[in-house]
Amino acid sequence: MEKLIITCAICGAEVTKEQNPAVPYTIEEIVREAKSAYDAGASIIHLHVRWDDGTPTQDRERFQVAYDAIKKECPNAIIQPSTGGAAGMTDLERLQSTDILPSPEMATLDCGTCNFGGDEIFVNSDNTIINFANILKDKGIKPELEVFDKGMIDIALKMDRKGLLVHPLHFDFVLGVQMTATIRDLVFMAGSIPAGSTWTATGIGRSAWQIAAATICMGGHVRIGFEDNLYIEKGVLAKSNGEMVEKVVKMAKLLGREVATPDEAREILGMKK
Ligand code: KMH
Ligand code: ZN
Repeated sequence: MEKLIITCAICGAEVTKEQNPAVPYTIEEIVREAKSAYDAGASIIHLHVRWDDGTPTQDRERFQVAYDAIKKECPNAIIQPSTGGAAGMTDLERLQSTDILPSPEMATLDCGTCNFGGDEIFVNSDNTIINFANILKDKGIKPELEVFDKGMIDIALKMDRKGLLVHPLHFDFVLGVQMTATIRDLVFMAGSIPAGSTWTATGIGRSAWQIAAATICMGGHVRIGFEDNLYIEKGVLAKSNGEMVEKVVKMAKLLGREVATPDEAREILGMKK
């Protein structure tokens, strides 16, 4: 089986220090968490940034500072800025993360509109997706296709038919936000993408570890981190993102799967360095 790529979503836009004091807000905290994940075996750092008080932002300068500081500590990491930001942000606000220099190797491309609970709706119209896909393509940034349900795979494939995506396609199945996060869901999602595509999966909250285990066995790649889950086991808060990555590395070892280095990840994903 192909080596396992571990992505760490260290921060997110929604989780808070009240939920887990190790959630990073400041640049120093973000670098600390990125380094803990990288040292433990993550090749990809999925990056959101926050102001020091925890408010999520897509501010270009804040991304640049975080990106440069992470690169200093984790020189070979694949840094994947979010273009999703937080629900309610405008497209222009969200796109600032693609303006950092040099252009990041990868960024997210959210492939549909999604209910985030309560009154929160994360809006991605077809025109938004087309615009974002065009910008990523022009800048040579590989999109990670964020899909929160099967319909979003179909929207991504519609974008592909318009010639907006470069192959191989890479999907991230985010299970447990809009669709449920069962093994049946995971098998259905993995079976719904074109042959030759790569995929990562993440389970939100308590589903995280079961989705990670099933993904390792199925030949997919794993995303873990505070953005998606704050607990290392039932009732026990994770001390760091690195602790979570270490657990995935241990699981992979137990299940007979080697972990990819960042350069091996680039090769698996069809990315040039
Ligand atoms: N925070 C969510 C509203 C992404 O990073 O591209 C969007 C999100 C997806 O996290
Ligand atoms: Zn995100």
